[in-house]
Amino acid sequence: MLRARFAEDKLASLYRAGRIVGGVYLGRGQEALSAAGGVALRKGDVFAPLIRDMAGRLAFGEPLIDVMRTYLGSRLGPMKGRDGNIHRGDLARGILPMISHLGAMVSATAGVLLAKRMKKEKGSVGLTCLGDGATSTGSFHEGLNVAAVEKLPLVVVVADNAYAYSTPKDRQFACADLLDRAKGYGIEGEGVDGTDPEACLDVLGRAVQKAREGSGPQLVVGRLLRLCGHGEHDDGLYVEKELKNSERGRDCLSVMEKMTQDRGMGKDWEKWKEAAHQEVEEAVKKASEEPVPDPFEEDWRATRTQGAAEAWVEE
Ligand SMILES: Cc1ncc(C[n+]2csc(CCOP(=O)(O)OP(=O)(O)O)c2C)c(N)n1
Ligand SMILES: [Mg+2]
Repeated sequence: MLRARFAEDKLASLYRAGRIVGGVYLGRGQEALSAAGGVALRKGDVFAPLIRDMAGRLAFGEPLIDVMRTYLGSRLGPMKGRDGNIHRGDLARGILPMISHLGAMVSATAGVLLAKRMKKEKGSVGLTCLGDGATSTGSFHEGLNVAAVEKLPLVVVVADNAYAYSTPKDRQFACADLLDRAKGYGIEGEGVDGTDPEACLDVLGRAVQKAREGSGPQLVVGRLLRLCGHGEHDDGLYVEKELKNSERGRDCLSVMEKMTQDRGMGKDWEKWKEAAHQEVEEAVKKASEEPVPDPFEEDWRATRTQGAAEAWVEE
């Protein structure tokens, strides 16, 4: 959570300094839910993050240097400096590159799990994250429906931050609670206070375990707020003050800090903060000194399909 928060604070300031090409979208306030998903998974699992999942990515094992390399366009990064920052992925690590179209990652993750089943690979769980807004798309419905029919080991984590960009929930869907949707698909669901790191660990841990044990898809709905704009170009002024001042608007990092202090771990917290801060600074320095892609030298085929076509022909 700390590494994600500091990394994103740094990215916000680099964006304002004009050092980042394209938009910057942050997960401020959503770190507890996101990190809990990454922690609950293990090596060999599949993680399909969305734009607010820096914490989950880092918890699942994405190296911080790869984050900074992608944002700063280094050719040494996993996307070789050619792709949008939030779309980065690393199939070898089990991280799917993000598709922007909301809901699409449900089908993509379900597809990977189905492929694993067909190859008789057992024991992997797939976890994908999305927002409340994404749950109203056709892709979400189609993906989750097929996953439920096939009883795939899929965990779908909805970060319900009450807004899809500036559209409030009552203009997005008519059900009282997004958890109600689980019943419609015939799957299990559990809600959680997304500002409470311990509760998130507990609920996500349980959901991943159930999926792994064969109980089929699990829906988790975390209630929280994003404590920033939709992207760094947006001030988020449309978010209702009452909501911001409610329990839901708590900063999970402050909750975590208090928890560590109450348990006599205040000094550890300070040490972790210092270490995270230093790690972020070093990664930014390293990535910013690395070369960007050279258009005269590059092979411009999609990074992940390079070699794949040749291998197919040889087969
Ligand atoms: C199918 C589709 N429609 C519209 C968009 C444009 N868009 C990108 S993010 C976003 C809002 C998403 O809201 P939500 O799912 O609640 O996630 P949050 O941004 O709140 O984390 C929209 C409308 C998109 N990417 N895909
Ligand atoms: Mg939302």
